[in-house]
Amino acid sequence: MDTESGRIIKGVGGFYTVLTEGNKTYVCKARGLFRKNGETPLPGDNVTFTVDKKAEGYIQSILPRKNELLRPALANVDTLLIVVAATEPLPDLELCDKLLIYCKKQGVRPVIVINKCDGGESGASGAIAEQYRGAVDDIVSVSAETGYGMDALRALLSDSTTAFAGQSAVGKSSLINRLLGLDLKTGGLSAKTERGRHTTRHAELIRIPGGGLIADTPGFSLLESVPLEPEDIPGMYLEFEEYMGMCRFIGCMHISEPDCAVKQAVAEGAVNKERYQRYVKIANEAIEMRRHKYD
Ligand SMILES: Nc1nc2c(ncn2[C@@H]2O[C@H](COP(=O)(O)OP(=O)(O)O)[C@@H](O)[C@H]2O)c(=O)[nH]1
Ligand SMILES: [Mg+2]
Ligand SMILES: [Zn+2]
Repeated sequence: MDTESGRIIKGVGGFYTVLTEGNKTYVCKARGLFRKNGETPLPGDNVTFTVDKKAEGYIQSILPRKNELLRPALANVDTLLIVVAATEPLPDLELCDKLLIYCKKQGVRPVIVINKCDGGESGASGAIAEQYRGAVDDIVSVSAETGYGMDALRALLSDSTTAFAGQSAVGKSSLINRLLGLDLKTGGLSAKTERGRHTTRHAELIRIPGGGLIADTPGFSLLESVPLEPEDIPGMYLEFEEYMGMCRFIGCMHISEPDCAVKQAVAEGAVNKERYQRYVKIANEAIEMRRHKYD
């Protein structure tokens, strides 16, 4: 009995579909051992498994996870697509900021996807991109409707395990359909996905033609309230990095301290003002939360 290795792409009712490097799939059961350890295999897990004479597969071990996202549960996510719309709905940029913090915490590469750019880049998409200049390495403008920018997005995902986040109605399901080459009009998968979400709670990973895996469940629209220590927040803003150590006070929160290099950068326009203002709100919320914890 050979031991093989692969990736769980789906788990339903104790049966796990494992995809191997050679693009074969096996349906495996988990050994009782996992339950004893309180370990549950998740989609995205790298596992070893054996196949017996009756062609039944058994997961033998779960390799250490790089990260684990919740709701839907998904392991080893490389990229989170934070989707906003250039038109409607009005972008919730505070949600974007919080998702960026979440990515940093989880070791996930964030990509900001500005969808509904049916006619290419626009003033609206440019204004959103401007707020994240220096904050995110990858920002792409796309249209799930016309296909604009989809090749650039595909190129970013070809080696990646990718999940989606963002407000309702920004076009997550439409983008998934487009990436998978499904008919947008029928919305076949999205209808199925919405139904599945309530029954399984687990994402399924699907291969993108041309490379990469995406979670077919547009989840993560609501963040887990990841407890954040206020002091950790400034370090989660990529555009603050070059000012580290330049403030008068060590541990400067860049809020009300004098001689603050970040506030100076905001005043000079080197750091985006709107994004900074939302930072102050998010940081103050975390400070407030901690205060209540010890009340
Ligand atoms: N004009 C335009 N509409 C889009 C685009 N992508 C999605 N939509 C529409 O936006 C609405 C919400 O899309 P959906 O994929 O369900 O959003 P989700 O809630 O984020 O999954 C639907 O009516 C889509 O047809 C796009 O690129 N351009
Ligand atoms: Mg949807
Ligand atoms: Zn400062």
